[in-house]
Amino acid sequence: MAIGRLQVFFLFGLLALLPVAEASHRIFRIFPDLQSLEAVQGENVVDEPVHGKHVDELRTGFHFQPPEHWINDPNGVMYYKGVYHLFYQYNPKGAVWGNIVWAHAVSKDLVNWVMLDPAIYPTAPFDENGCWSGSATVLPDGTPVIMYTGIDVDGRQVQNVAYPKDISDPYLREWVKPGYNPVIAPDAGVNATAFRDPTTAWRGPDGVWRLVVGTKDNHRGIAALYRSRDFKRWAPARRALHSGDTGMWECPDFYPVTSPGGGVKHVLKVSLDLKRYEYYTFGEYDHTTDAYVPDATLADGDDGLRYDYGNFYASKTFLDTEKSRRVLWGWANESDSAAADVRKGWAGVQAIPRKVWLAPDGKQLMQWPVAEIESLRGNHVNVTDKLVRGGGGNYFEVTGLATPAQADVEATFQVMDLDKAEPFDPAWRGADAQTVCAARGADAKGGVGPFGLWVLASDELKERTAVFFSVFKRDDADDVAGGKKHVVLMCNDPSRSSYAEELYKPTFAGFVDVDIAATGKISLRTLIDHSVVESFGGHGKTAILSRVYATKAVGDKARLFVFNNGESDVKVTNLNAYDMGSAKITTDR
Ligand SMILES: *[C@@H]1O[C@H](CO)[C@@H](O)[C@H](O)[C@H]1NC(C)=O
Ligand SMILES: *[C@@H]1O[C@H](CO)[C@@H](O)[C@H](O)[C@H]1NC(C)=O
Ligand SMILES: *[C@H]1O[C@@H](CO)[C@H](O)[C@@H](O)[C@@H]1NC(C)=O
Repeated sequence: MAIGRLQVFFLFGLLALLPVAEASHRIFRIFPDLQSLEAVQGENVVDEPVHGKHVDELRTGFHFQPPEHWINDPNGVMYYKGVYHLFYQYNPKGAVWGNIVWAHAVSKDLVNWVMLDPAIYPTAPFDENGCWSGSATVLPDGTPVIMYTGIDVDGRQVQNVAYPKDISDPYLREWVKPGYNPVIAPDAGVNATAFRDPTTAWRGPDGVWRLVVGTKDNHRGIAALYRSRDFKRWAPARRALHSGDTGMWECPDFYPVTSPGGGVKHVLKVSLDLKRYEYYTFGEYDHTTDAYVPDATLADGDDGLRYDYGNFYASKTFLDTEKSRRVLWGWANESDSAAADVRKGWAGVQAIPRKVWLAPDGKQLMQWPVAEIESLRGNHVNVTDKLVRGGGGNYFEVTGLATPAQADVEATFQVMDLDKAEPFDPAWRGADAQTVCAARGADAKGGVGPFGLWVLASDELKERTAVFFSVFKRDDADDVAGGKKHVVLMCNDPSRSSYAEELYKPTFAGFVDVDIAATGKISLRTLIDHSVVESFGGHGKTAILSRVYATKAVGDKARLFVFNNGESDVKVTNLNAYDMGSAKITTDR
């Protein structure tokens, strides 16, 4: 891996702040054939066009990606001695899933990253067949410990611990696995091939550690609770923390949030292995009985609230003690064929880390990209009080950006005539937003909306990805919507995003729980990053990440528009768009 001048500068800049630990090259010892494989793939990458263009035009500029190969779940995320740690599932040999190790990257700002050697990789009978997802816990004496799922010699999923070799190294480069692993094995009654992804542990007032492992019993997903006094000997609790009739629960996450009414709520998030999306609940957790009771107003199933209604999975939070915030990481896979991934030489990105907190009305979580990402903002253009007339098919271009394929756009839209909202079709009641949006895409002529952004748009507008809102009137407001008279739908419609065939182009959508009648306004922030469109509606109430692979609207050919296909006029009261610089992602070798 060549290291450019800028990268070297950055690396030493980081090292200068911290005691220097010597770089090791273990990866090449574990995978002696790796260097030649990389070379072969590297040659393919240079010349082989994907969807008629080059790989560089699809790689992200500020979303986390290693230089090459497959990635999936974020693991063991934490803040330790001034350094943010991101471990993640990684195939060091190629762009498809396999040979999974814990790759490791460190950062001072959650934006720029230095890639270190893999931290955890198969070495022992308890993880010989794989080192899968897990979490970090910082013990009261400051020692971080990782618990991860090992696939053992018998193919069982077991939970193992690993400790840093040198806790004075803020980079935590080397990890030691005690010989007493596994610390949690699947007992009788536990399905040994569906038992994985331990959470960060928490300690009760009785001094006992608790953590949760994802599992299932037939179709029942389970957050299995385990307890330990010494982090070494773990025993199953009498009852699971929670369960649901939604198939295998992967990557559970359980953490406290401050309740706006005072006190604390606990959030339980699970990743649904069958549906390939996540949902969460929050509610009361009793530290003495270990009973978790979600708030009764929340759906507790695959129709529950989601962090993200798009491409976002296997997420995990950590407490950032430096900035007193909870930060969420999540993985977005490709929407491409495996063959295209191999040609590209890489697959998977991490979503922008998001601050997460409970909404002031206590009804849902809020999310917002960490403020550090704004350090990449460059040239800025703005639009104020610009009307996009109703009647359908009206739009204008936001000009002046140097890099509309790599941009951060914040907009506030004002609906001028809410009375034009169409009734919310009774047939849609109880349906999820995605179904409604798939039926009423960006090109439908509506009453209020569809209006919003066309991003990654080509010259002729033949390629374009729509991120938009549609507003409907509801006549059952008194019963179901807390008195709100309108339904606000946020959608991401990639159906025209690419000329390329064989792409997976699902419409993603979520409802935005705002009372639009109060102000007539709705806000949207969209991070555009070549093949990622990551959007936040209603100041962080609804998030949707989508992967798109334009063939013409790439690089400096991509354009940005505001459109309105509804009957009502819509005013862009304020739109700020920024060119985004690229994160420095460098390799310490
Ligand atoms: C255990 O889980 C695996 C993987 O999902 C499944 O194929 C198998 O049927 C399960 N076994 C039992 C006994 O439920
Ligand atoms: C918007 O741009 C104009 C110049 O075009 C500038 O005068 C104004 O300060 C900008 N507004 C904001 C909020 O940045
Ligand atoms: C991401 O890829 C698409 C297209 O292959 C699949 O349909 C999704 O299930 C997959 N998502 C996850 C979380 O694996």
